Amino acid sequence: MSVLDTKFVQGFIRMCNDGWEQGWHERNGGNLSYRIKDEEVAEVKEFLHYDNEWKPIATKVPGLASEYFLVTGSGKYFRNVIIDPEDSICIIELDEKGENYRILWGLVNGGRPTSELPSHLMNHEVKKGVTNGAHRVIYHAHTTNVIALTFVLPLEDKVFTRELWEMATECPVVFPSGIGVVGWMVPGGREIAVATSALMKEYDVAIWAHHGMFCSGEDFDLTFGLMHTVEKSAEILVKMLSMRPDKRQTISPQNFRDLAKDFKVTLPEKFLYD
Ligand code: 2HA
Ligand code: ZN
Repeated sequence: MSVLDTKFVQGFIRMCNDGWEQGWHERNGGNLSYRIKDEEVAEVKEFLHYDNEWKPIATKVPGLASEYFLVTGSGKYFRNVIIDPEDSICIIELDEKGENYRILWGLVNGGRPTSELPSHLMNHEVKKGVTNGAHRVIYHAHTTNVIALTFVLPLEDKVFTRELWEMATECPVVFPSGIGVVGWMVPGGREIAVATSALMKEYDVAIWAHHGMFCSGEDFDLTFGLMHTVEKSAEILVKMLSMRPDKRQTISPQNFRDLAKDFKVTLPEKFLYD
């Protein structure tokens, strides 16, 4: 038995590799974090080292005090996670104030958790609260088609949500609360983390203009599936705009209302404008 034999670590590694194979993780692009369950911490406890120093998170997440996370390393390549997980990823623990972290396992050749740790943890804190602890995965990827759209669509939640809902009938069922958009900001710090986590109160998806996307979900399948669905819808929109920017026909607001009724989802009326 080792840390690498556990189901949650294997699921994490597989998700990193799936993202790499989609082409969303050039070089060291993107990052992934998982809020580890108590019973999973117990499974790996004998392999954890509690002698590393505490380091500041650069933000405060009191709602996550003393929690454990599995996260990708700063500067590490998603491409390499499956080959050498112990070099690429780490388990961290937060202190009892939610202000500092320490590395308990992994990053055996040195390094630190993802440069987007403030955004990951602030998103986790919001999502833990609004989902009663159900959401555990935060995923950031450089999804090509979504990024392309941030150069041509207005950077508004209502535009991105509606356009991406219209591109595939499953979309409003997969992300019924919609999509939030953050205008261009410097990545890697507290400011973009505050802006992104504010959107996560309402949405499971946030787009960073000219950069990529953040998705939140309960487990690896749902969160990867969400990223994949939004990006595929963006790919269809890019193709459609390339063929003829004016739609000849589409899914109407009333179609969405009918869909919502049958599939038992609530679609906010603010996205069903004419
Ligand atoms: O390089 O994706 O946003 C990692 C990133 C930063
Ligand atoms: Zn990025």
